[in-house]
Amino acid sequence: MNQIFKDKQDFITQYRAMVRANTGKEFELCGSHDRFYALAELIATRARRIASENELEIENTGQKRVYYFSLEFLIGRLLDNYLLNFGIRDMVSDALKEMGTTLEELEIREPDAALGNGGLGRLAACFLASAAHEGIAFYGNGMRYEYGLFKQEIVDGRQVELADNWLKHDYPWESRRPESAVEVVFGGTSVSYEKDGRTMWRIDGGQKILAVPYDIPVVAYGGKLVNKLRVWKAEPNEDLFDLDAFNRGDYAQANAGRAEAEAISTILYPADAGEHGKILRLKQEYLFVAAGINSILRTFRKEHGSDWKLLPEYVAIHTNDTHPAMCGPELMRVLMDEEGLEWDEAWDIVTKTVSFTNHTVLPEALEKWPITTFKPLLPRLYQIIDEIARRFRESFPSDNPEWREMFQKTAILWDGEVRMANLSIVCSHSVNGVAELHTKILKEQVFKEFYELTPEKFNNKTNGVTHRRFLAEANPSYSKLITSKIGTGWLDDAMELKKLEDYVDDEDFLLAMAASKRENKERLARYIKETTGIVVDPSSVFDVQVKRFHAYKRQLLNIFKVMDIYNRLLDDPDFTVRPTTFIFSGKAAQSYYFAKEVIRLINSVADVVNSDERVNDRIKVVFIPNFRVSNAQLIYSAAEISEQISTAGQEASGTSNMKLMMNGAITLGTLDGANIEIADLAGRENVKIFGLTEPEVVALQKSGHYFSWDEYNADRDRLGRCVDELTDSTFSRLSGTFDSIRRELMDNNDHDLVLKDFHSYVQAWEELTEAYGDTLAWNRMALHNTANSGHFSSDRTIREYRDEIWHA
Ligand code: 4GP
Repeated sequence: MNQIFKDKQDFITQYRAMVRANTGKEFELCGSHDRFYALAELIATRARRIASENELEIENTGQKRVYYFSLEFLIGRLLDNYLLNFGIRDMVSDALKEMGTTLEELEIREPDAALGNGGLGRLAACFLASAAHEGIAFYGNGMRYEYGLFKQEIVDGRQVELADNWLKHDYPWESRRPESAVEVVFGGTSVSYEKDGRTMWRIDGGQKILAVPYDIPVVAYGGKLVNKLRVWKAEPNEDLFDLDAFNRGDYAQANAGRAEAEAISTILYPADAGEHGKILRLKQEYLFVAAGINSILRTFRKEHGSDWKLLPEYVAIHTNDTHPAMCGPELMRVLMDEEGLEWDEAWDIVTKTVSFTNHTVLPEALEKWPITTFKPLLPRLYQIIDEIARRFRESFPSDNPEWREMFQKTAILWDGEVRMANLSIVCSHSVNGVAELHTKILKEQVFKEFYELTPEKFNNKTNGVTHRRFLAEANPSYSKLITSKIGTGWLDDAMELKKLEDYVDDEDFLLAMAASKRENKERLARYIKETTGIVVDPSSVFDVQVKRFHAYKRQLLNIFKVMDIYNRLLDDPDFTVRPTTFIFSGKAAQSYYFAKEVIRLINSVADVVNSDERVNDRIKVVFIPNFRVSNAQLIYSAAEISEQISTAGQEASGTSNMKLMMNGAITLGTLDGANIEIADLAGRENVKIFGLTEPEVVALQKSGHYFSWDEYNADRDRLGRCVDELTDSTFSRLSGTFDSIRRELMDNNDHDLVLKDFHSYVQAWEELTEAYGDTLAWNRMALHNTANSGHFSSDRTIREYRDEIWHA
């Protein structure tokens, strides 16, 4: 451990001094707000010092640097995590108690930085933590959005979106670096000129925006290494201020240029795996790419001069999904237009440096930009992309009988659009999916033609999550129990969790697990009471589905199960269920009507079920508003059933399945995404699998023989009744009926096969909750899950990226 304070007394002295310096007041006279900011500042100062020492060392040793370009880094709160990583969490917690406050009281003052939508953004945050742990010189490159992902409130059952002004009170971890700002040009004209007998290109005119970096330290577990997340803010250049207009008194006009520039980093688009058609989004993508590439090359030049062919030896650029797809073309532009390299030289460097991860198979999420938008905004980049596309076409094996199909599928420019996924693949030396099944689908379906052309590019990197945040930090009681048996080694190396298998027959240990779970459930029950007013019974089963709302994730299937159980409890005197609390949480993209209707349905069912005294001693339904990293930690640790019920083939990987597995929840899932690997590792007897498999889904959809009315008619009593209840008065009290959901199921033939999987799902749930009756057996299953979750630590994932893609 890195000793950043000699002892508790030293910490208290320095902390008091920091409070005084920040506020001019004594600690006792400050509120928790000031106390939190001073504490964060104290820790951040130490972190920054270590970061600059690391920088020097990287420079001196010539270590390869990995730059991870991601439009999203869903980092959440950092204080608790940094205290844990510096090994001073208990000491600080004690000290604060002595000083008359608590860590919990200060922690909640930290803004929960929501610079991401969901899976992809949280994965990037886990990678920051794990790369630091693995000693990689790893730099996140992203955007500093003024507003994070919207805050969700529930009004009459409906999702309402509010702006998340997370920077209202400043952000204690960041430091602004104006000296490293980069000028980024939009628009203008691409013009050629002759230099030393060669045709060169430059951009004349255009709008010049300043990208200003803010650095956030990323502390490795053990505290010895601190990496950096660099996020960019768009600002106007001085000349965007219209002094004439100002002097005329036209302040709006005077500031118009400013406002337009700043708009670029104002908001994170709230669409997960969805459409992003806005020109502002394209500006965001170019801004963080251009600024990031510029700062990478500046560092390289400082250390290695202009020997650009060495770039791939010292630099890896990873593009997280297609949002940073312009990395390749932008690097080409700078190498050719500014550094004077020839096309072939530059192209060789680019393709050895850039790599790409795909995170979704949903066709609507594969970004495409109309050429009519792209070309005027980025004229020189468009020229380069056009040339990349032309050369790629020329390299085509035209003897291939299927070449027309191939030609069309792999085209970068097609049908008036720039296809960012194809561009990413062509510019990269590595393309990976995020779970075994997902990578297989990429190879055989989504990017089949590319796989045939360049099979060597394709590889799998199954996702992971940081177990230090999602187990150690989120679940203190369970962590203590684990450490009491196997020591603290698992914090460093999650594979050590495997040692827990020695305790599967240790009754005391299994009972202690149950007690720890109970404690977490009580903690969550208190949170639920505070945030929703609903009282839940901590001795009921906590059945949890928390993630973004999307049709393919099938929260609808889950709530259909609840509706069915409710109906049967009312009608069938012989029907019994184990008392269960059904917990949902998650946001729907603002413009995604269907997903928002499913949220409203869940809240409407909750409203009816929770107030019906005939059943509410056995079932309760809770929708926890505003799902985010901080409340997720409370939920994962209290969960007993982990609902992972996507239509097989649709969920690229999933990561809540991993977080829940670590915390001892039993997966109730389809054979989709990483569920398959979870089931293999935990053992099929320690998870509950149901539903169609991916090949079955594909075959059924191809056959054209699926008719949702058949499912409805085959079981009018239970399934048909649930469908009918969407449009009768059963659940409409809160804010009306659910006609559009019914239309999706019946008129649109149930694209996500909710009705098809309904019976096997409900049956699997019944069998699983039946098993809950045997406390020892249940906790044994839970223990097998935790013990085998080490593979899903992002430390392992990052090592695979390092060894097989980045070679860092
Ligand atoms: C998500 C995928 O939906 C999820 O399965 C995966 O675990 C996660 O990425 C991380 O790889 N996709 C997105 C997105 O968040 O915006 O495409």
